[in-house]
Amino acid sequence: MRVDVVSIFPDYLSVLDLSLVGKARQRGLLDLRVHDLRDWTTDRHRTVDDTPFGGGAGMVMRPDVWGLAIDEVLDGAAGAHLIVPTPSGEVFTQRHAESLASADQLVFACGRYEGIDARVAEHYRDAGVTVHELSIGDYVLNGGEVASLVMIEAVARLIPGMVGNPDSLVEESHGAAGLLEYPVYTKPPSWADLEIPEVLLSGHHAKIERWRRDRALERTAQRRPDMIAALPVASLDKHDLALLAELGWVPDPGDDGKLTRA
Ligand code: 6GU
Repeated sequence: MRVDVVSIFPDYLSVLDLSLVGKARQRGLLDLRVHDLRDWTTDRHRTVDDTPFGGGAGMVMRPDVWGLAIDEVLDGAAGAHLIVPTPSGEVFTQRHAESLASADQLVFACGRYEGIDARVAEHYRDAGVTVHELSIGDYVLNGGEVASLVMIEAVARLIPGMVGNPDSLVEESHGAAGLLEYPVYTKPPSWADLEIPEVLLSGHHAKIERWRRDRALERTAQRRPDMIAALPVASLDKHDLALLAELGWVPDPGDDGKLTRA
């Protein structure tokens, strides 16, 4: 996969030399290129922004500079996705990561200030590029760089051959089960007066699996009721439904195939 990141702070992206993403680059699984937006400016001051039409606070990034940059980094032959990180975007989820992991090229356009002139996203959509305006959550950052790092790491670890043991991708939080992950434990068996739950030492695989699913359901109900409300009732067994009933969740009487609070 090819990934291009365009930013006025390319050094911000230097952490991509480290860890899993760095290894993927060394192994040739990821062709990652970071660019300085100012390389596409044409004036003496290397200007990338200007005041907003209609007035108001702050500065807006110029579409002409962005257009030159994106035209040059887009690989015309590839199935390219243009990603514009913005707090006003759709919220980035594991589903986006999974879908982006099979793209030929991702181009991240990192805005600063009040954002990028809205015609940039519109122009590339009109030109047939798949454009995603994405937020990483409900808070405001100073620019798209950190958000791009988050999305690149989430996507890169899904590229085939990236993670040592692909099984570790199966049960993790925000996977297909729609539940948070169960709590995990390792040695020593006794620490700070805290013991390991007995069942995990029993060697009884069916009981361990049931215990883990119960803890995942409890944890999800406690921390992410929105995820419980999104579970298809058809994906739950008798035991799941009994536990969820104790936690105050019952199949919707209108029978929409989902759960609701009792
Ligand atoms: Cl993608 N950009 C900025 N500037 N702030 C954010 C964000 C993105 N996602 C959440 N907050």
